[in-house]
Amino acid sequence: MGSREVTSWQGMNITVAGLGVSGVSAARALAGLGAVVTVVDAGDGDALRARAAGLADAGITVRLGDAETLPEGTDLVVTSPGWAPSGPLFAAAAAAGVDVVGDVEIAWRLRGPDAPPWLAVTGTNGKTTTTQMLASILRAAGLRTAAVGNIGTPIVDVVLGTDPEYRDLDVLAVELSSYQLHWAPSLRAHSAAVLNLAPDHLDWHGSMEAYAADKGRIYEGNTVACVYNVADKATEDLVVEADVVEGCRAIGFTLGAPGPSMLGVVDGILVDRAFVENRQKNAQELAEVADVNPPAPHNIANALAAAALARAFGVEPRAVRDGLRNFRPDAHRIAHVADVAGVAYVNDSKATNTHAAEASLAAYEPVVWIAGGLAKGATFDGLVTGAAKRLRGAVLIGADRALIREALARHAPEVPVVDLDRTDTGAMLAAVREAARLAEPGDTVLLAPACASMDMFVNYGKRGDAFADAVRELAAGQA
Ligand code: UMA
Repeated sequence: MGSREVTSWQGMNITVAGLGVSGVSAARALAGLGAVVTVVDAGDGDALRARAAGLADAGITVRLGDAETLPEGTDLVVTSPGWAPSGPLFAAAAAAGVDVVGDVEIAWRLRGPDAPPWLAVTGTNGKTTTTQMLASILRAAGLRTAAVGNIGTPIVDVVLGTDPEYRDLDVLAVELSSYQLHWAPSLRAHSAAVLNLAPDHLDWHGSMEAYAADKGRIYEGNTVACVYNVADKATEDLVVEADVVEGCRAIGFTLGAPGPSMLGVVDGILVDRAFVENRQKNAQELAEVADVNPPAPHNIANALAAAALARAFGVEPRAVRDGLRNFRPDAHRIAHVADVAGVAYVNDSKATNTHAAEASLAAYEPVVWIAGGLAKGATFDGLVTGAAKRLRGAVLIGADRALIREALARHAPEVPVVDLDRTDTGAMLAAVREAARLAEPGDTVLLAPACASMDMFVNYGKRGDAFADAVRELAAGQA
């Protein structure tokens, strides 16, 4: 099923797992193609009921409060990415001999014959920023593109061009999570990058090996370039293991001087020794480190990966520079919110795992750390050991805060800790006030939760907004 075949969906009984962003998009698309669609979701609240009512017009049935039993007569299950493969619905599907795929797989199957190629990005951290940088570079090259996927825009909508913004695109910048990759077996990108690999979502995948294997799927069938991180050998190993199209190249990115077939940094300049004539001897200047916004090491790595994918697609060096200059970072990724009484308040709500939190904690000293939320199977010993010397104090919030408290007690017993046992809407303001009490002039109060947000907030964006609001309220109180 390589191109759009409307008739093959006609009358097919499809169960869509999840009434979230991707489930609604997949359900609408498949019903529009003639499938008989039932959406199932474990939840059953007012918001879900309202969403379900919105699908009734399209002839879609919604079953709330039961995500375990497979609806009678199901021919195919299309799952939302967040559903762990070990769940009972999938066991029931396996027992009934019914295939399970994700919405990204459906998007891949539904794309038309002249569909734009996909430049795909994954990694434990930096994938949203890199995807946005890539889209910015592609736009600077005069190409029509959209940043889609895990970033928040369901790819099915983009592929079907439900919004005019997504029609007649030249190329897609696609952010893919390990979840989405797990459920997308036939996806074949033009080129793809794995930025880094550190333990995350292990409760979902079952093990680090399974997590890495799902990330590695992004390289399968690449035609032009597999982009890896020279400093993270695990990413290069995934390239070696991938089955790619003959002639597809492995391209490294490094913060040091690049070897042949790499992009890297020389004397403050981002240079390309991969997509140039005679790469043994020549290098092409792409941009200056100062063009990267912000020019922190992890972000320069993101810029190099984005540049590598753009260059693999034939983009000129000048567009790489212009695209990086035009790029504005995410408001929740190491964003300075305000200075209050000589203390800087920084929002890194996007740090939803220990690896990301480690990178931002390393940038500040002394720091009052606000952390906690859903740990997703992570442990915090390494993170706390590395940060212990920089910590002025810690304020812990959320469901799994005890795990961080215990790690602090083990590795940084001298650091004062405030354990906030509340999840109401005022909890973040309370956390910020406690952090302000611990901080001294010259310190940084850093929200870098190292955990997912969904125990207390709709998403990390809302958590970051709550932090920024609380800081502004604190500032107003001091004025
Ligand atoms: N649900 C169940 N049972 C489950 C799990 C979920 O019934 O076991 C239901 C929930 O009640 C909810 C629905 O399924 O109603 C949610 O499905 P979902 O969690 O897959 O979320 P979506 O709203 O469809 O959003 C997904 C991505 N979410 C996840 O992967 C968790 C979004 O990525 C993505 O933007 C969106 O598709 C569009 O592609 C978010 C994310 O947190 C940003 N991603 C993780 C990350 O970046 O670390 C992977």
